[in-house]
Amino acid sequence: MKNKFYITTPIYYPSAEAHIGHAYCSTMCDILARYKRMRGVETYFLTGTDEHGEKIQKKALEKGVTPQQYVDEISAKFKHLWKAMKISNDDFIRTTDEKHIKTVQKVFSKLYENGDIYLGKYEGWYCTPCESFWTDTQVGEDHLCPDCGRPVHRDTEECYFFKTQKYLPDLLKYFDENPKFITPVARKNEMVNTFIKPGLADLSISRTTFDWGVPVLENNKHVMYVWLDALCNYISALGYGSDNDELFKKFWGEDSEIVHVVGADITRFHTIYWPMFLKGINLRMPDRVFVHGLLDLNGEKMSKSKGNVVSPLPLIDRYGVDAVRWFLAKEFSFGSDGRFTPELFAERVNMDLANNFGNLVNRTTAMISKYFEGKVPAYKNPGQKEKDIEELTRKTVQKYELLMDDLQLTEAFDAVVELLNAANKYIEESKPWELSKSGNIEQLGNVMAVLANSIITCAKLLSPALVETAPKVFVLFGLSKEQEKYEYVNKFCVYEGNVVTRGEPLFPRLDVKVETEFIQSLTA
Ligand code: ME8
Repeated sequence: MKNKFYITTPIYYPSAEAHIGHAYCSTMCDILARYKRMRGVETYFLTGTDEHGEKIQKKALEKGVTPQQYVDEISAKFKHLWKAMKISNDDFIRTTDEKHIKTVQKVFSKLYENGDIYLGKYEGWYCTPCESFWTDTQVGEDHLCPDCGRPVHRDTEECYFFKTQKYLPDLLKYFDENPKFITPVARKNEMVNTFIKPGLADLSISRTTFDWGVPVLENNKHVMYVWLDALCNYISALGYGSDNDELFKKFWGEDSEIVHVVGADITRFHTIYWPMFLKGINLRMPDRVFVHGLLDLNGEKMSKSKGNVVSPLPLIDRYGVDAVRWFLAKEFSFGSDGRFTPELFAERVNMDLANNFGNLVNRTTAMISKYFEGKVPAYKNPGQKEKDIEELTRKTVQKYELLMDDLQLTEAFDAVVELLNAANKYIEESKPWELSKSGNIEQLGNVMAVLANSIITCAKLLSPALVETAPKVFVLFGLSKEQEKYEYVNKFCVYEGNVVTRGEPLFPRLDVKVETEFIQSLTA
C-alpha cells in the first residue's frame, strides 16, 4: 500500500441541482477516503464543480443572471449537499477559480509548445448538452447523441485540435502494463473497441462560438473546450504550475496512489484523453480510474427535465445520513449500474441496519446490562463456537481490507454483513438466557465478550459509511480513545470492564408501505 492517497470525484456541472446520482459518486469516494485515513494513509480528497461552457452560459441567460452569478448559486448548493451528506472532501475546486484558470492556460501552452496542438476546422455533429462533437457513425441515421440520446446538429467551427495519435502507443502500453488502470475491466474493453480500434480522431480543445471559458492565451478568439479545462482540475487543485505546489508534489508524486472515480458516462475523457494530456506535460499517470455505474430512479434514467430525480436532502432529514449512505454503498455493487426505488431503500435500511446491525447492538447491550450489570465480562476458556466467531472476525477484517484496498467497497461491506449475520445466529445458538438460568456464568461471559468484540469490530469496519452510527456504538460500549483506534480490530476480546449502556434503537424499523409513499412523493 502506498503511503499517500489522492482520490477525486468528477467535478459536476452546475447546470442542474445535485441529485442522488451525484451524491452516489461523492459518497463512494468519501467512504474510500475515510477508510484510507482510518488506516493511517495520508489522504487528499477532492471534489468540485465544472463551471464553464456553452450550456452554463445559456442557462444563465435564460435566468437573466451572469454566468458567474449562476454558477456561484448552484455551486453553493453542491457544497451544502456535501455537508449534509458528511462528505469529508479536503478541497472543493471550481473551474472559475483563478488558480485553476492559470493552470489550464499553462497546460495548453505547454502542449502548444510541444507541437501537440494545431489550428484546424471542425465539422461534425454537435450535442449541446454534452458539449461534444460526434462523427456520422456515432450519431447513426437518427442523428442522436450516443451519450445522452438527444438530437445533435451539424456544426462547423475553427478550433484547436490535440493530436491523439502521437500518444496512442504510450496509452495502449500503459493499459497493457497496468491491468487495473481501468476497472471494472469491461470498461477498458469498451474504450478500446468503441473508440480506439475504429480510429481515434484528434480532439477539439477550443471553441469560438461562446466566451464563457478559459481564454486561450495564444489566440484571443478562442476559449478552452470544456474537457481540457475540466480535467485539469485534478492538478490545478493541488497547485500544479504555481508557486504553491507542495500538495501537488505530495499527492501527484510516485509514492501517492492516485484514483479518479467517474461515472460510466465520462470514462472516455478520463481514460483516453486525460492520460494523453498528462503525458504531453510530462506528468505521471493516475494509478486507477474506477468507473462506477449509473443509478436510475424507478427504472428510468434520472433527468431533471423529465421530473425524474430525487434529492438526498429530504431522505437525510427523515432517515438520517447513514441510512442514505448505506443504501448507496450496499444496494448494488460499486462498478455496476443500480436502481433507486422507494421500496428498495426502505427494505435495505430495515434488512441491514434495523434488523441486523441495530438489532445485534440492541440485544447485546441489553444482555450485558441485565446479566453483568453493564460491564463487558471476561473472556476465559472460550468454547469452539466462540473461537469460530473470533476466527470469522479475524478473517472478515482481512477480507475487508483487501477488498477496500481494491476499491471493491460493496463487497467489503458484504463481508461485514456476513459477520453480523453470523453473530446474530450465534446468539440463537448459544442461548445466553439458558446459560443464565443454569448459572453457567463463565460461558455466558464468553458469549457476551465475543459479541461485544465482534460488534465493535464491525462498527469500525462500517465507520467509513456509517459516520454517525459507528461513534454511537463506540459510546454504547464505553470505548476509550485508545480503544477507538483502528488497530484494535486485530486485538481480541480486550474490552473487559468497559461500561456498556443501553441506548435507543440505532435504526427504527421502517414501515415499508408508509415510507414508500413518502419517498414517492419526493420524486419531482
Ligand atoms: O460530466 N447515477 O459532470 P456531470 C450515478 N462536468 N452517478 C451519476 C448520475 C447517476 N444517475 N448522474 C450523475 C460531468 N452522476 C463533467 C465531469 S470531470 C473532469 C468533468 C455522477 O454533472 C457520475 O459520477 O454530468 C457522473 O460521471 C458525474 O456525476 C457526471 O456529472
